[in-house]
Amino acid sequence: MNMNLGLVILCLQLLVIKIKSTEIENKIPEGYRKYRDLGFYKLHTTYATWNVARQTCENENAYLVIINSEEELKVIGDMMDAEMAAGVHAGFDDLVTEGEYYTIYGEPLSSTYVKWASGEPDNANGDEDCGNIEKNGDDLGLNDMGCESTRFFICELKDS
Ligand SMILES: [Ca+2]
Ligand SMILES: [Ca+2]
Ligand SMILES: [Ca+2]
Repeated sequence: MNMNLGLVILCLQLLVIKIKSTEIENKIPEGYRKYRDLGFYKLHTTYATWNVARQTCENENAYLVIINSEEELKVIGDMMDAEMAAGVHAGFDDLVTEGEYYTIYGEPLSSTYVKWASGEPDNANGDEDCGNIEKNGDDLGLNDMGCESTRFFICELKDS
């Protein structure tokens, strides 16, 4: 009798643990993966303009990726390699004033980690105002890109 009661209690405890771990899993939107201790990312393998990419990330309670460190840039480069993506949209732009780059949170880009791809930014054809990450072999870095160009994109999950 006592043993049976003990078994019932153990089963209930396991059930509570199961429910709790499911709750934690459910907070991560579908398709996001943890990379090292940097955070959760999702590479969308659909072609979208910069604005559509930005909105898609927001709809997932995330944001278009912002590079904050050399290590993060490296991880993003590896993700791009895995999908053979030469360029992905990123969360910065110079839409307000030509040549003055801000993150989508309104912080000057220079307040975070900045490594441009070689020859960038070049504002090609006078019409490149949206953020991109470019990878061409070992040349990995930020690029300014036309906002209407369609690319894959990476969303980064908010910390909270
Ligand atoms: Ca980041
Ligand atoms: Ca520009
Ligand atoms: Ca460019």
